Amino acid sequence: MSKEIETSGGKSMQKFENIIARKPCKAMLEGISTGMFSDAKPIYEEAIRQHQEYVEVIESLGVKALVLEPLEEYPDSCFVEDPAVVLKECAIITNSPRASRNGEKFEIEPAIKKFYKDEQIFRIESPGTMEGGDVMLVGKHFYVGLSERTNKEGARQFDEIVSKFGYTSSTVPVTEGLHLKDFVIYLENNNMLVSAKMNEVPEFQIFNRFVVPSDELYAINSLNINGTILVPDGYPKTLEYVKSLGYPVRVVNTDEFKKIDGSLTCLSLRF
Ligand code: CIR
Repeated sequence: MSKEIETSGGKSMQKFENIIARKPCKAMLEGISTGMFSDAKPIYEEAIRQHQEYVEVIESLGVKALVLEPLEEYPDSCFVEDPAVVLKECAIITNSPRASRNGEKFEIEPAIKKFYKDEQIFRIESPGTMEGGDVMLVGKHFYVGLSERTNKEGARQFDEIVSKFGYTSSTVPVTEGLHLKDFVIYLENNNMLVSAKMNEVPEFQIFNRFVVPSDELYAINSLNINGTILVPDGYPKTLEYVKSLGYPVRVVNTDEFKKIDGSLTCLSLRF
């Protein structure tokens, strides 16, 4: 289970002890893609290699990994961040509006149950929809993206659940593509990576923001694992900026997942 720790800025930072990940399936070639990052099809063998490296890098940072077997029925099932949101106090099973992804919520539940008691597990119910890629935690506050995958009713139910545990939430419209965390990511210590559009969001003005250049948009979705930032391979400007903030960094190649809109945070549940 994760513990709350204090950062120098006084905001609490999550310390992760576990991740859940799922190996990609061969059907990932048919994964949903907006084409926002690439028009190419993933190469399966390369994706398996990259996934293994992703897990190894996180394990090398002192985190235990539960790696689930591939699920051929669900092409996008390696993106385990979407069917659940996990906190130290509870887990929330989400409800994707996409038919090819909705069933993933039943498949993630047994893994969630290894770590959470029944009374700690909550669900977003129809007509509420949500995917975890739209949920970003800053201290004890959640920013929830309203997108094609997460609607107002999903955000309302989510707020009702997390408020039981002392968290607050507010919504942010996602107008550029798939999920909130494709366009804004909280690195902890008051630092954010943002798109030019997210840079204008009034609620984000209190943060130290780096506007990621449009040719490096994919690198916004970097991932803080206990103080080390994983940055996707191939984005030198973002990498230099993250280094200049003083974080240790690890570069991870996620090119095959990028072809179907997947990035670093999507590939794990962290707690
Ligand atoms: C989808 O469109 O659902 C997948 N191809 C990509 C999901 C990426 N997930 C995430 O950003 N949390």
